[in-house]
This record gives sequence, structure tokens and C-alpha cells, in this order.
Amino acid sequence: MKKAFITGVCGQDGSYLTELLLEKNYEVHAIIRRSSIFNTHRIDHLRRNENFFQYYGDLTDSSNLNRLLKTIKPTEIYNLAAQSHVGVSFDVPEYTADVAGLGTLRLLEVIRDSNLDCKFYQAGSSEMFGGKIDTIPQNENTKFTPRSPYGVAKLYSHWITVNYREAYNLFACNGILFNHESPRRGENFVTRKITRAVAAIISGKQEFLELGNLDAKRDWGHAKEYVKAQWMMLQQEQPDDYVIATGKCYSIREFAIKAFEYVGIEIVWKGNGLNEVGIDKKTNKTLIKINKNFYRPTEVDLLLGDATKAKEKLGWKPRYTIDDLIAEMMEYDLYIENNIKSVNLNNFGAIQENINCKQAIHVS
Ligand code: NAP
Ligand code: G4F
Repeated sequence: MKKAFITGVCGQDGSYLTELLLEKNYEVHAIIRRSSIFNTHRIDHLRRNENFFQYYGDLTDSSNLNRLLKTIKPTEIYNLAAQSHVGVSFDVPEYTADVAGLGTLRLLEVIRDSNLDCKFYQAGSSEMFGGKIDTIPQNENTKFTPRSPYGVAKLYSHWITVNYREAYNLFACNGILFNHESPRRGENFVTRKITRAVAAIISGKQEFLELGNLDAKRDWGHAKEYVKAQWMMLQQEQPDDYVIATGKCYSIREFAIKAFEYVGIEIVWKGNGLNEVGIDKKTNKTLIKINKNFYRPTEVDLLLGDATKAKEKLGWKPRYTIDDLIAEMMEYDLYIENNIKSVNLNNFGAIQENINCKQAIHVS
């Protein structure tokens, strides 16, 4: 039986990856960090699985990682834990560097020190490409010019993973993943913030949505498909680094238009800059406002990935379109917001699965 060790299991990707590995009959061991409120709702539906083991742990605590890894002796490690919000990384840069940067080194050091015979996946990010992009679309050879403390921390993790692969012959891979979303996406990332707000507005519970930069563009895929790529990287003969992306990008503005369209609202835009507003064409109500607090000190304007290498070497190909993704997120948010019966709930499988998460009993 293969044994996986996952950090960041309570996050969006951690929950999908755990499902995938349990389906593949892995024994899954994972660290959960202590929190004053239960933070396991994304994995509660899995917690009674006899092959799923959880431990308190933290990427900032080397002794904890050392003890757990030496005891568990996993065959694959997936390092998904991070302070993963780019905007927040400007507020907590040192903590972001500690977790998203040094946390990776701590894991690699345990593998090296204990001669662990295991494969290692590092959750790298397209945010590392940053601002001065010399290639569009971006691939594994594109220069990194990060524009946030988060991007810089992830870049440290990228290179230390390459370094340990070369210096100590570790089977260590970097996934350079472009943005991936789902109904389980954290509510302060822009896609989920939009779908949550649209559902709340149509249900009469919120008046308008406040956003920052509407014109940044992102290459958005579905998290479920992206965790499969993470697993595929560790099943290869040789370790390597791979870009994972859809090859299509849209602006925040386009995403918002599509999400409102999903509930039958046509947005028209008026004004400029901070005074721009998005208005419901039919009722003339202002539904989108700009709030400068959601702008970042430095922005990444455009991310568009070229995943040719992943397609050719891993056989990985995304299937979700942006419209499929928005439909699934909208359906879920409409359902949890108000159980709106007029909406076509043709993706009930995904919704049911998420509701089970919310209803599960918490164990300490
Ligand atoms: P997420 O939902 O924010 O999950 C991050 C997880 O890391 C959470 O479970 C969090 O714990 C945990 N964590 C944070 N600090 C920790 C610490 N000090 N020790 C242990 N665990 C800690 O992120 P995600 O979207 O699933 O992304 C997974 C990974 O991929 C992250 O490393 C992210 O930076 C990277 N990535 C994500 C994307 C994307 O578009 N989603 C793209 C590229 C790369 P709590 O649940 O307790 O907060
Ligand atoms: O949804 P976001 O916060 O994602 P961002 O910054 O692209 O980072 C995500 O993707 C990275 C991969 O490229 C991951 F590594 C990272 O962990 C995370 O998952 O913001 C997307 C865009 C930005 O340009 C931001 O300025 O949306 C813009 N935006 C506009 N208004 C907003 C808002 N972002 C947020 N979070 N909230 C807003 O109100």
C-alpha cells in the first residue's frame, strides 16, 4: 500500500487530493494545524475513512515534522501548506516566507537527514512569474519575476526543491500551477468572492459586491483536475517540473459578468477607475463597486499558462471550461445561500458532496 503525507490537507487542494488518493487505495497521513475554531469542514466527509490519519502539525515546527515523517515513513509527500493569499502576504510577509518558503526546506531536510525513500511534490505557483513576463503564454522556461512576498517565498521553495533534487538525488517535483478554483475555494479569493456575492445578491441578502482591480487576467482551472496532475508528477520515472494551466485567460471583469449572467443579470459599466460601477441593466441598481483596499501594492496583470509539457509527458489535459467552472461554483453558492429552486441544479453530485462536508460531525 502506498503511503502519502499531505501538508495543507484542510485547504481546497488538500481535500480534493485526499479524495483522489483514498480512491486509489493510498494510506493518507496529514497534518492539521491547531485552530481556535474547527477548520476541517472540507475533509469532514473523509475523516472516518480507515485509511485516513490526521495529526496536529505545522510547517513552522521542524521537530513536529521530523517526528511524524520518521514514524510514518511515507512513500509520497505532497507539500500543499502555505499562507496562500497573495494580498495577505503583503500584510504578513515574514510569516508567509516562513511557511511558504522555509516550510519546504524543513520537509526536504527531514527527507535528507533520515534518508527517507519517498517522492516529494512542491506546490509552486504561477504567481512566481510575476510582472515582467518575457513569454506569453508562460511555460517552464519563462523567467520568474515575482511581485509579492508570497511569490518570492514560493520562488525560494521552487529553487530549494530543484537544489535538493540535484544535490541529493531526491525525487522532488515542482508543480507550477496556475489559478485553480472550485466550490471549495477560500471565500476571499476573487472567484469565490464573486460567486458567493452573486448568490447572496440574488437571494436578497447582500446589496452589492466590492472588488479591487477588475482588469487583471488569470488562467482559471478546476482544482479537482489540478490535484490529479500533482499525483501524476510523482508517478513518473524521473522527477521534473511542470506548468499546469488551461491555456485560456479571462479578466476579473469577465468572470464577474459571467457569474451575474448565470442568474440572468446583465451588467453594464459606468465611470472610470475607483468610481467605476457595475449596474444591473434591467433595474439600474449598482451591484459592483470598486474599493481601493482590494488593490495590491504590486499587481500581476496577466497570467496565461502553456501546459504542453504536462500534456505530452504526463498525459494531463484539463476538461473544465470557464463556464463549467462558474456553473459549478454558482450552483453550490446558490444552494447554500438560499436553495433557489429555479436554478438548474444539474451538477447536484458536487453540491451533495459539499453539503456532506458541512454536516459532518467534528471530532477533536
Ligand atoms: P488553501 O486553500 O489556502 O490551503 C492552504 C492550506 O495550508 C490550509 O489547509 C492551511 O491550513 C494550511 N496551512 C497554512 N499555514 C500552515 C502552517 N503553518 N502549517 C501547516 N499548514 C498550514 O490553498 P489551496 O488553494 O488549497 O492551495 C494549495 C497549495 O497550492 C498552496 O501552497 C498554494 O499556495 C498553492 N497554489 C495554489 C493555487 C490555487 O490557485 N489554488 C495555485 C498555485 C499554487 P488552515 O486550513 O488551518 O488555514
Ligand atoms: O483570487 P486572487 O486573490 O488570486 P491570486 O492573487 O491570483 O492568487 C491565487 O493564485 C495563485 C496562482 O497564480 C496562487 F499561487 C495563490 O495561492 C492564489 O491561489 O486574485 C486574483 C486577481 C488579482 O489580480 C487581484 O488583484 O483578482 C484581483 N482582485 C480584484 N478584486 C481581487 C479582488 N482579488 C481578491 N482576492 N479580492 C478582491 O476583491
